[in-house]
Amino acid sequence: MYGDTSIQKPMKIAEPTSEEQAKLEARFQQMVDDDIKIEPQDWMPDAYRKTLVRQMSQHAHSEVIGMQPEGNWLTRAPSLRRKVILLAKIQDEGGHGLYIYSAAETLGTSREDMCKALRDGKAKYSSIFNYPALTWADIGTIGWLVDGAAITNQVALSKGSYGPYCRAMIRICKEESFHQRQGYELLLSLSKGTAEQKAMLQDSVNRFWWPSLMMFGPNDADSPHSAQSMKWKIKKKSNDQLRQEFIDATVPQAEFLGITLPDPDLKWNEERGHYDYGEIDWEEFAHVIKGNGPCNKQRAAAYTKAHEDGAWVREAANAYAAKHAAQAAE
Ligand code: FAQ
Repeated sequence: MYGDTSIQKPMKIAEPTSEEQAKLEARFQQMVDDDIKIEPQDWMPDAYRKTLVRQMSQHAHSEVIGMQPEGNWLTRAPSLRRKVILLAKIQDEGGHGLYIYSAAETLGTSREDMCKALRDGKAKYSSIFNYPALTWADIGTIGWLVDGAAITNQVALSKGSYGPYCRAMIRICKEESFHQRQGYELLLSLSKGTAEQKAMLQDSVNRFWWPSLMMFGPNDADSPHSAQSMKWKIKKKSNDQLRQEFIDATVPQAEFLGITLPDPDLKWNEERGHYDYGEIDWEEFAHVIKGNGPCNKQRAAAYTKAHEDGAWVREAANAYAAKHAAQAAE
């Protein structure tokens, strides 16, 4: 029925013996090692399925909650051109959420269950969206740094082991690339503007730099899921590897904008061939993911209100689908 997002659960079959289980697991791991994509109908360990549902639902929720900080600026965009670009970007983010929910549904969970977990505060979304977009420059910075960090991660995810997730990532990365460029282009305009515009740009980057680095998650040594997810190729690169890649790509872009990054320890290390950088404030990260960041409560309240306000649409869609089903059955 339209609007009824419940889906068929995987068929229950007799439990394999421990010997059969070991064989299934070995065959599964061999497929992963050989870079053969795992598809929904393939046998997979329960923990693999569970890890994917956790990560993919968190990812989809991030896309959806991520519309809020930017949506806040739609009515205040400084020109029609900027408004149209921002509107298109926000719509893309909503679409990304939907592709990823659909990909996650192939694992036997329903979008309704995943969204309910978010409303109930049981599911996470990216820490970054608990920071406010205070100025127009933040819209450019979100595109440049937040989408930039997201792409760095997602390009690696697109080469992972689970077919539906990887395929969703390919399209999403193309769109995120447009988002990153529109953000950078916005900041480039500010960088050539008045003293106030330049100051607004610098202030925005000062506020978003560290939270953007936190998007990659805890250091590898403190990341409970990394080792197993890397073995299963759900993650192709570790949190620290991706963070370093992002920093190395971003520092020259900051230099081109004529701004500084708020890290006195940030400097090129000739020997490593990478930028060294300072210690992330992991206490702040923990505080934000526990629900105590600057905007956690506001984001959750807006999400729940949108769900409640949309009840009549779901009811109408279901009534419409029921009417058509009844007509078809006549
Ligand atoms: N925020 O062991 P790990 C976007 C949690 S999309 C909140 O390292 P894992 C587009 C983690 O869930 C951005 N929680 O975990 C856009 C786990 O908690 P749990 C979103 C975080 O999964 C742009 C615990 O910490 N992208 O921005 C964060 O192996 C602009 C331990 O961590 C994705 O979600 C965090 N930053 O690695 C939209 C990509 N980091 O579940 C609008 C997919 C860690 O045990 C505007 N996800 N945690 O309770 C991933 O790649 C991975 O899940 C990581 C974390 C890398 C985020």
